[in-house]
Amino acid sequence: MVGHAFMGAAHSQAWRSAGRFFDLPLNPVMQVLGGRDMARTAAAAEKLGWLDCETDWRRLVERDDVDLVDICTPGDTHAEIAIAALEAGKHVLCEKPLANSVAEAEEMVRAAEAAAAHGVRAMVGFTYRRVPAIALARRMVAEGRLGDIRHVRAQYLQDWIADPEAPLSWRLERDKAGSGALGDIGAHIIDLAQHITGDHIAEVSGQLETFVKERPLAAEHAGLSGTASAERGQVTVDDAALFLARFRGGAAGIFEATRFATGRKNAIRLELNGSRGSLAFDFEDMNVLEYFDAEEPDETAGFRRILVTEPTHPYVAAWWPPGHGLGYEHGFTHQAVDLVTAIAEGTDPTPGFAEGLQVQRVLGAVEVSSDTRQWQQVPA
Ligand code: 4PW
Repeated sequence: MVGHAFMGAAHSQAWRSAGRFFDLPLNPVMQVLGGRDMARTAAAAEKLGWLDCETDWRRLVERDDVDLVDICTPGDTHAEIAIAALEAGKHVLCEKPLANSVAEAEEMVRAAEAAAAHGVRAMVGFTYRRVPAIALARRMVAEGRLGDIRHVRAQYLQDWIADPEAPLSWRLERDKAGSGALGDIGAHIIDLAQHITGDHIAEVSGQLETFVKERPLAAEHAGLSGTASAERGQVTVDDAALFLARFRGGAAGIFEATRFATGRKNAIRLELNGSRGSLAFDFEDMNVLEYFDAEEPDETAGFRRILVTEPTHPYVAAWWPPGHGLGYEHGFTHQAVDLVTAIAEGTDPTPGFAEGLQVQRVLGAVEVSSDTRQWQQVPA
């Protein structure tokens, strides 16, 4: 694994727990952790459970004792590391968004296609797909329980930079993150909306806003928080991204991604309205999926809360008895399980790099649309 901050810790937890709760066809060994600074990387390896460390990712991807490279670095290094790993014949799991631009994502897809010819697999980490309630929502839509989808309402609301003095994280720097709320969290709701509906966004009308243009530089980073230094720097990404969308299948979508929604910490909210019913989800109550069956008699019809903790629900049987609930980290474990299973079975894991590229094209279209104040088509 390359990177050992917030995502590195989440992925490490997944690699540690996957084989302990699921019967895996292969046994992942947490062989080597990559980071820039030896002392910090060694301390992280010790804490997170990795056997060895490297300070040069190029050495890491070439090691004979590495079969899979898990990329948990900021977006500006995804393409370089992923392409080198694929060319070295290693399977790749890459954090989202796949890249910092459509052009980089296209190169990554080309490398993944070339590697696939040799049985090498590539996956992008849209982890929230593997929250049981989300996986159940997709299953219900595929079963036709919602009928024709008319509305897709998707929000990703956080507030960790609402304070104008919150330090300038790498997530606020365009050269490192590619974009702001748009790519960091908007990418998730784009992926989720398309994954659940099984449809693709055809065109968008976007609005990007940067409310706070200058912030203290970070003295030290710690996940989404950090300490401020005396120096200040420019915010070069969007603080909030909003857009309207037309889906190819005819549904109308409205998307909002912001880190300025005071009081909302990790509210991924999705609501789908179809001709036969509706579904609603909020990650802040992640074990629940709300369902409205429009075919029930009016007298007793109403949204009901499905507690998604039954063994018949996706992924749940491996964990706790009904009602005992899962958390943020379980999506990462499910991702590791699905990737290892695909590798063992010789199938392509989902989402693959081509799906990561398609999300990247939506992100790119929203940026162009916001700049030009015109609707923008998303290339198929
Ligand atoms: O889910 C989000 C991520 O994709 C997390 O809340 C933070 O923002 C970390 O990276 C992104």
